[in-house]
Amino acid sequence: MAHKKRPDHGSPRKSNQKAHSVSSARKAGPLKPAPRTGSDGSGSSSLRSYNIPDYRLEHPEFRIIMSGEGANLEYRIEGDLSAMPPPIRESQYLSREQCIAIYRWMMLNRRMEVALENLYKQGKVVGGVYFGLGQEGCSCASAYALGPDDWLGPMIRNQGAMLVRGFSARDIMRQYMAKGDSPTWGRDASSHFGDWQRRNVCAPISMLGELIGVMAGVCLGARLQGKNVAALTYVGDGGQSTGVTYESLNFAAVQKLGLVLVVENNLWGYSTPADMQFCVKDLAERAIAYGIPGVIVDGTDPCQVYDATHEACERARRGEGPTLIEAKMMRMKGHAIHDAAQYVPARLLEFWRARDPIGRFENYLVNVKHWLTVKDNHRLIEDVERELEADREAAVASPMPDPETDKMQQGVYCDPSCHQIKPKYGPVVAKPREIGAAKAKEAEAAVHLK
Ligand SMILES: Cc1ncc(C[n+]2csc(CCOP(=O)(O)OP(=O)(O)O)c2C)c(N)n1
Ligand SMILES: [Mg+2]
Repeated sequence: MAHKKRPDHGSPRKSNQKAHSVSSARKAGPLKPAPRTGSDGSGSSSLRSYNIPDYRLEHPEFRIIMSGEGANLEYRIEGDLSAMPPPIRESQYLSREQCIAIYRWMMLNRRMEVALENLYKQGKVVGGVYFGLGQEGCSCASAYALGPDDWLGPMIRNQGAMLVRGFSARDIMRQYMAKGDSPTWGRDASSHFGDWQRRNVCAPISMLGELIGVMAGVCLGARLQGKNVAALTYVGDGGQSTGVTYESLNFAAVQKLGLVLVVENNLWGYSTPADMQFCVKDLAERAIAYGIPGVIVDGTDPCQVYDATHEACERARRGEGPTLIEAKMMRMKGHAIHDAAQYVPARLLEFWRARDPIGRFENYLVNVKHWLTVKDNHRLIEDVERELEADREAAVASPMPDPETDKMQQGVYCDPSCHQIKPKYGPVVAKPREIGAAKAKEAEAAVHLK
């Protein structure tokens, strides 16, 4: 990448600097900009432009248009989809070993989801199955950037991130089958589980955007204990439109909390194309409104995803506040296993199939960098398959929850006897503000509305 230290993306740039296509001039209405009357008396224009770095090596220009009505309703593509896929962009930070490790996580992620699909078809899964097909590079490389004290808040497409953070495929399969020894002991299904005690993972929240506030809260809690941590979470191109996304990210921005928000722009929210969901060209532009850095990456390129997340995490740990990373990619399957996604134009799938993150990364490691021989690559894949098969067998053999013993150990609601809640990083160092007795009474009166 072209830079080591990022500029202050969120702040206005001088007009002679080259900027991404974001400018208040772009949608200029009849209003004429007023001349600037600042103390420098320069009278320079009040038009401002902002910097949103875009690390992609290609910039596909197409739109998804809805046409027809009723039974004839369909989505069409307008634009050029004929370009060859771009190469992988060299990472500024990742070593050979780290690239191979991420590649292995991606392979495990993909093959585990194939195994889950088969378990579903065998009638062994309780509920649905969600897939991250085509998004493995984003999930795995972003989670790989977290340090031991950082936190992860995955969503349904981030099973790869959960693997990287220390859950096994066995845990995930047991959970999907609601087994008694699954991470939630059969209380919940799909990828709805976390581990705040050992792995610093908050469970996904179905209500889109809600996890962002929780992760901001994690950062605030850590800060009260004297530590700045990075808390990585995700929201989709659909979910980012929710009100709570704005509230939570704005709160994190104002408090300079170490939130790292990856907006997974996979072009679809259920059957709604991104072009019918928002009007901005790039979702990273939204960062400008929060006053925080925003960056665009190719979500199918693990090196770009890692570098952007790594820099955002470093910023977070320095106490400099949140970052918004837009990862552009494509949801290569339906919303979940029940959705055949017939509404997705075939040309679009073809275009993104050629940009498959695993195929391209494999080619990069084997043929471009020569970091993996063909033989080593086969060995790695066989090893992943072996691990998965052992995990699948163990998960299938696991017992279902036993209702009788379950009555003794409900494990649904927390009570003082089940575990001790204590600060993770040390005693709370932030002191409550000193206020006199009279003021305290006043404040109380204001809080308890009378
Ligand atoms: C607040 C809220 N509204 C609606 C839903 C129902 N819902 C679940 S997933 C989904 C689509 C999400 O699309 P997107 O955010 O783009 O994520 P993707 O599934 O593409 O990863 C919707 C509408 C929900 N869970 N929460
Ligand atoms: Mg989406």
